Amino acid sequence: MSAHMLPAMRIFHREKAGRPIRALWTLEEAGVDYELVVMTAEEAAGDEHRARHPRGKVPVLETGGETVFESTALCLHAADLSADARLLGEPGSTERALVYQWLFFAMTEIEPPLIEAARTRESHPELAAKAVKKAQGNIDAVAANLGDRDFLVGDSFTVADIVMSEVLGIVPRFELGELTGALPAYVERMGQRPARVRAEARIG
Ligand SMILES: N[C@@H](CCC(=O)N[C@@H](CS)C(=O)NCC(=O)O)C(=O)O
Repeated sequence: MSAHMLPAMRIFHREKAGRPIRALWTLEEAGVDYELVVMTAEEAAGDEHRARHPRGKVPVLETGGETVFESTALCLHAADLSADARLLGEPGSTERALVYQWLFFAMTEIEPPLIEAARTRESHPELAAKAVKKAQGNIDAVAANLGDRDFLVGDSFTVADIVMSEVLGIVPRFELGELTGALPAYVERMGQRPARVRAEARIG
């Protein structure tokens, strides 16, 4: 679909929320225009937003008369809109399978234990330590896969690099575990991509 035929894209973000930037960054990489709506915590908890997301969370994308939630779903959709499939690989390709692999690995094997550790470290330090240990083994697996390459899949940037570098960014932000091997430089490099910088400037 050419850019001028796309339905309007509106992203709902809540002040201080960490995940919406993933969707903005992908839209910026894909060269797709979007409107950004920044809500207060009260607005995000209100009925109007609950009609967009059953748990009142962000990010939410409103497009074509529908609302779509889950940050990685938004990233995948935005990647689909990029003109030449460069953010995702061709449908059915091994490259795309590996992109899916790292997206799911980030979202199911790394992010949940990091969030659990952040939530429990004051009240249940032993639970937090277990969660950090689990996340760390998975982070080390990403470091081993990356080695000294620039990107997670093949030799080009994909949406897997967006989601993985954002999830790994939780480690220094909350001082949980350690980014091993080349991961600190990788996360830093991804954060300096012009599309990421533009997304951050918009989100404030
Ligand atoms: N798995 C969801 C998680 C969404 C999520 O938890 N978002 C946070 C902000 S980063 C939120 O809205 N939290 C509000 C709440 O938990 O009530 C995604 O990746 O989109």
